[in-house]
Amino acid sequence: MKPWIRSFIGLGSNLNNPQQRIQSACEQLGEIHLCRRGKISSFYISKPLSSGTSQNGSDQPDYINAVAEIHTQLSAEHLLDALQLIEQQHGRTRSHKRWQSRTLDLDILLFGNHKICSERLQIPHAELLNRNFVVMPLAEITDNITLPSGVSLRAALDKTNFEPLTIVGQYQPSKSAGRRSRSA
Ligand code: A4P
Ligand code: MG
Repeated sequence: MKPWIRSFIGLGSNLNNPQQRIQSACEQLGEIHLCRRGKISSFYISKPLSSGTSQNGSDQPDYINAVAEIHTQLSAEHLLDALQLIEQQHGRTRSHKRWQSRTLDLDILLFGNHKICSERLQIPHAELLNRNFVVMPLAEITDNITLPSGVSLRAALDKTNFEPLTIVGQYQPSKSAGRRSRSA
């Protein structure tokens, strides 16, 4: 039997009812074949971070971000396929420009202790430690994980001067999700 890998998914949305979208995407993560949903962080609001081409993204709506823990028997590539399908279901469109506003962005932040650098995937996520909207929700749902580099998340967090973010909501498990996990 394939081992279960503990993975963390970063969720972000700043279009078309972001909070509701993050809620429903969390629901969908638990429905991916060969995946079990673990802890879900609070929902955090943050100003858009951009590449600098749009005045630090100030012309874009605020983001809602969260991090979800999942356990999966999928390969990282197959997990990415499943995440991109969920993004499409949320009407995600991609333009040639990076960091455009988006209905839903799902990034694989960590995949067990794996380091992956392929055409499709970079894991750990390249910007993992540089973003308060990733590190804070990740730290909220983990004790003191060690990253594949050997650095502990806490130590990395202590070294940075992140501005605290405001929590605006929590994941609300649906009744059907409860029934599914009880019968699993
Ligand atoms: N890809 C490589 N590694 C990964 C990974 N670990 N997880 C590839 C997921 N995908 C990965 O992604 C482009 C390609 O990256 C994928 O096809 C996959 O093969 P994309 O989602 O189409 O494009 P993107 O999201 O626009 O680019 P990117 O570089 O992923 O953007 P980011 O880094 O996700 O930044 N501000 C706030 N406050 N909150 C946010 O969530 N997000 C962004 C987007 C900008 N500003 C933000 C936020
Ligand atoms: Mg992305």
